[in-house]
Amino acid sequence: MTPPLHANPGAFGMLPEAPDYAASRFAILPLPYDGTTTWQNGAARGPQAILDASPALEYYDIETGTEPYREGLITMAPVEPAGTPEATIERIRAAAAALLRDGKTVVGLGGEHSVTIGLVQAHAAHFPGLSVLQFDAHTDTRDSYLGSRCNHACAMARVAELCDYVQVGIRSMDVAETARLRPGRTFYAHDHDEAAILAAIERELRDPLYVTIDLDVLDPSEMPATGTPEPGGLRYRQLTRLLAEVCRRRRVVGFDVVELMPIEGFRAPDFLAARLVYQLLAFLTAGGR
Ligand SMILES: [Mn+2]
Repeated sequence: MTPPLHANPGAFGMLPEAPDYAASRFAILPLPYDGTTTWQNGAARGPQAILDASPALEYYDIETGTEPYREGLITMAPVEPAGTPEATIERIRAAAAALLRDGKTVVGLGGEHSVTIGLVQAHAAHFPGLSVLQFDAHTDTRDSYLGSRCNHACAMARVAELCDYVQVGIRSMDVAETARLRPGRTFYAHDHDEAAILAAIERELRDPLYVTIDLDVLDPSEMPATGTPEPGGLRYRQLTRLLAEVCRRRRVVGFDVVELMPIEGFRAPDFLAARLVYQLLAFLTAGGR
């Protein structure tokens, strides 16, 4: 098990008291990896940028009336990349599995989207019947890409081997991926329909549920700091409204926020990512099912 970071700064949020591992419900797991990124890299700096922005968060969440940090929020040491994508994914799986064994809710901070493979492997082993909800501009369902089955473009192909999933916000894919799509489970940004998405989540996914958020699901006007800022994405509020509903209707047992590629000197996207993490913690704190 990686030792927890005890000192602020460096931990998520500028917490009023030192977090206690045993008493923490939520464990932030930084995953600074971008070994298979194709166009622009820099996502390895994403987790630290989120942690650096997080002390600017308020403890109190207006929408839910909660203070999520009171549930216990601890930041773990980063999982450092290994020599190959496969070895890195295995390290991530092992780190997440250890936290799950200790009863933590794991919050993965990416890093490129392939980190989700290790996180979902750990969650699927710990929670039989796990389903996955993916927010992303990209389908990520190539079977292999550039010689690896653990490439970021294959994240959901690996997830699909373990779990049912629904994907939301899609607006970029290869024609070969169209054959892999399952009807009623892929929702495109160009005809975003909240009611249809929620109906599909009810219909296609079971409890427990894991949520993976590739930040490029958001419109680049609000979230420009990704490797592939696809135009025409979701607004922040569209995303959080869906997440609030999902947390009410399903038992969300873990999540990740990935693909932040920080832009030097421009911290708003880093803060958005930190806020999104804390908003999801608030939805989990407010509870539902
Ligand atoms: Mn993506």
